[in-house]
Amino acid sequence: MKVIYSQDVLKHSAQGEIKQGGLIPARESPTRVEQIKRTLELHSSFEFVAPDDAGLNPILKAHDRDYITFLKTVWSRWTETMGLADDQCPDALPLILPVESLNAYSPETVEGLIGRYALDVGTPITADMWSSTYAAAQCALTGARYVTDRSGAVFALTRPPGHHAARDKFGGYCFLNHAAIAARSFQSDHGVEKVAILDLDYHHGNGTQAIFYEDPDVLVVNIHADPAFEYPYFLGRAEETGSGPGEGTTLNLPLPRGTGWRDYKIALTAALNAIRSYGAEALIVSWGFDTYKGDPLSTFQIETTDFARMGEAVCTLGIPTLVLLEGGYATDQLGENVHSGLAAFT
Ligand code: SP5
Ligand code: ZN
Repeated sequence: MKVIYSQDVLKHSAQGEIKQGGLIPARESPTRVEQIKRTLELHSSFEFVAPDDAGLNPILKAHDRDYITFLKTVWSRWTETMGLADDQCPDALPLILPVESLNAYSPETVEGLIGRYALDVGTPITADMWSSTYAAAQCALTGARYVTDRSGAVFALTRPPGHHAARDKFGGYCFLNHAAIAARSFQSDHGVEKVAILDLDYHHGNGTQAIFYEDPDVLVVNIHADPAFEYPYFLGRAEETGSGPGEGTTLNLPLPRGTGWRDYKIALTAALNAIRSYGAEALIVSWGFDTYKGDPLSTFQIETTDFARMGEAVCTLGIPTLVLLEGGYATDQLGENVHSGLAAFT
């Protein structure tokens, strides 16, 4: 199995993240990908391949131009405003967000813009955020190309994650939505009409859902912790089924606290049946390993061996498949969990 990987995805490294009013070590760290790489490299069935650079055009099919300009320039504008050198400057976080009832103006200063484009205050902007998420997008794009060329499965080591990012919003550790970028590329570059995205992260992929909510040509299926009690709180209920021409091509399967493999499997079967009857020609798996029982963000009870069963089930679809990395923060076990999940595809 090909693994698309760039060293640039390791560069983004946050100084910390906010938890209960204090700063804790950033959970979304370069160590995550280092651990996965180290584990997969022990097995000769994985072949590491560098991505090509397809530029910005494929990225602009999933995101607004002004948002991309913001992501590219925010760090230099931030350091300039702070009057500090790169390595002296603290990470950038929003202080105020434009909530619906208090939003009259479009800001021009960098502090205002950070709030304008943020969906939470838990996603630090760093000096290398853009180069990492850009590299991850290129990994996803190269992955999509290999998938169509060879009709097999490919794993793109995308970091930071992507599924919370919307057309013009960053948050949930995400900046570019690599799954959305790959889906658009399947359609415009590889002659695929109908794409399915299966999101297996513990958290609902609100960004991915929003990008394709009115699009009948991309089926978005999410299995996740019920937003009634879990981040991202404001989206991801079962009643959300798409709108306009996209009515019926969004499927949410929210699960209760403490869900283990027994009940997860039932949701997965429903998800796979929906993908089968939709008739997807290509599948993107937004795979977050934060459903793991030992994950610091999770309440689910998925075990390392369950990830192998998950992979086997997805594999039975027999659709050309691009697997992307989303969350997963139990870094010591992350390599083994990913290895277990990918076993069926190799
Ligand atoms: C890609 C991804 O997995 N992003 C997750 C972002 C979650 N950020 C908010 C974390 C809220 C933590 N809630 C506390 C639960 C601890 N039991
Ligand atoms: Zn997650």
